[in-house]
Amino acid sequence: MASHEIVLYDIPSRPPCRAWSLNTWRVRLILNYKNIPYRTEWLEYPDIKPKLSPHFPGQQIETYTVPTIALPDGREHIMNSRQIAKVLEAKYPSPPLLLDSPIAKRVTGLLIKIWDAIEVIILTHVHKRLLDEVNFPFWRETREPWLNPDHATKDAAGDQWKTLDTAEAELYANGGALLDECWANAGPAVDEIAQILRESPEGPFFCGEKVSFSDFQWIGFLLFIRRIGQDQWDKMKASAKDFEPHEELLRAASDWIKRDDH
Ligand SMILES: N[C@@H](CCC(=O)N[C@@H](CS)C(=O)NCC(=O)O)C(=O)O
Repeated sequence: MASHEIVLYDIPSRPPCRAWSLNTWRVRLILNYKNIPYRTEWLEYPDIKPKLSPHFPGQQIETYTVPTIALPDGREHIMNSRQIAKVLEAKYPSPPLLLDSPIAKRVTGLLIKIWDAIEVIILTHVHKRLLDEVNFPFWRETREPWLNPDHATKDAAGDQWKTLDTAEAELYANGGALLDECWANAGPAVDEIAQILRESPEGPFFCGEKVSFSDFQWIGFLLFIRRIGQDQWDKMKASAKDFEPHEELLRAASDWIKRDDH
């Protein structure tokens, strides 16, 4: 049946189901900001490929990912948050979203730095705290290689194979020394992002009063860490010298953050 709504494919959390993924938040924030009619279709990780692959016939896609959206005609599907942002901006230009800005590359680079510093925290906490158990085998199978040098396979790594459980135990050994070290390594990049926010005195966003895709990238990340747990949110705050610009950004975006469960 034809619908006037966009479908946003997102990954559910365990009950009560609310959005959590930094990647899907980027698109959800755009939809909320532009007040575009949409509904959410929740897909557990193992269901992403079977559900989405029929909609991308003939395309060589290594990993099917969300966010993906279906446009209101139901025929056209778009994957990847940046690509989705471009299409939404073209079809729903008001209110405007700045797709590229002078600071965009800097913000993306800093986000990658932060991700790299705390990747082991993310990999060991997402399934334990956010995902339904139905995802656990998928998460282990796809994420354990990320913990191993060169994303080695289990067979290639042999005795050296590191599991999620071992990595988690290492993080929390000695009073959580390694976990604190990861956050300490992330801190300078978190502060650099704060500095970019402070460079635009006329507004809470990266580009002053103008809302850009970079804002939604960063807000998505902040919401993701806060959702993993108060303990990690506090550690992130403690890792930074200047957290106020991030809090101010979240306050400025509060209307677009509210809708997170449908
Ligand atoms: N660059 C992509 C990244 C999307 C992405 O990695 N999404 C994850 C969920 S947070 C995913 O769907 N992973 C599927 C998998 O690992 O099989 C975007 O921004 O859309």
